[in-house]
Amino acid sequence: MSMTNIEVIQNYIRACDDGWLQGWHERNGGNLTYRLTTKEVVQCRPFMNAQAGEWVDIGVKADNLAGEYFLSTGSGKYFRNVILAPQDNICLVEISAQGDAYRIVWGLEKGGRPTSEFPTHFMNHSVRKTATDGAARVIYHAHPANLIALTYVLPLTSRDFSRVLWKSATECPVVFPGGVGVVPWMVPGGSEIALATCELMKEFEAAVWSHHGLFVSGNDFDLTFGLMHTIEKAAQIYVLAMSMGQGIRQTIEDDDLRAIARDFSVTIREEFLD
Ligand code: 2HA
Ligand code: ZN
Repeated sequence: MSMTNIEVIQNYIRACDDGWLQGWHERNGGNLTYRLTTKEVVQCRPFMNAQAGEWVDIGVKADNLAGEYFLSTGSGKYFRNVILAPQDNICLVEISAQGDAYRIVWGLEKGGRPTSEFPTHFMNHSVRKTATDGAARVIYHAHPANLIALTYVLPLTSRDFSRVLWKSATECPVVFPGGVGVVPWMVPGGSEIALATCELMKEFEAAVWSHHGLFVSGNDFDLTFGLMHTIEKAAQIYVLAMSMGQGIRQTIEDDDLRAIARDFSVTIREEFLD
């Protein structure tokens, strides 16, 4: 028995590999973090390092994440390599009692630190934990090509993106009735993109990073990965339809979206409908 046999670690590794297999993680692109349950921390504890790493200042503070444990991909590490050598490419970190620092308690055995987007993930975990009464545990960032392509041709507004994606596949208004937020182009890894994303994640489960990728949150790996997958597939359908050159001849109308929402008992963001 070792850390990598534990179910939650296995599920985390699978999520990374599934993203790689989708083609969303060229080179070191993307990052995944997961907030462990108390039970999972107990399961992992026997396999944590005898000597924890040094405390490292996160640069931001979240009172509601004090003492929590997170799995994170490593900065500069490749999703491709997670399944081959998880102990060298991911880590488990403990958050300080002040909610402002982390220390590595397992993983990244050849050195390294959590993802460059860790402060962004951390702040967004804090926002989503509050927004969902503690249910949200996963934050996932990937570089899905069709969605990124749309950021070159659609107006960069949450309304425009939500409408195009909802109308590109009938499941979309059911899977993300709240729509998607859109962040303008910003330097990745910095506090500006972290704050802009946090503002959107108070209301949305997904934020498009213009000319960069997609940032999503969910309660478990299936839901979070499924959200990324559904949004990217909708973007792909729109790209395919537009690529046929004649434009959109017929689509799902606004009242059709309302009908789906009614029958599936979800609340669609009415302000985005005509
Ligand atoms: O981790 O995707 O946004 C590499 C990135 C940064
Ligand atoms: Zn990225």
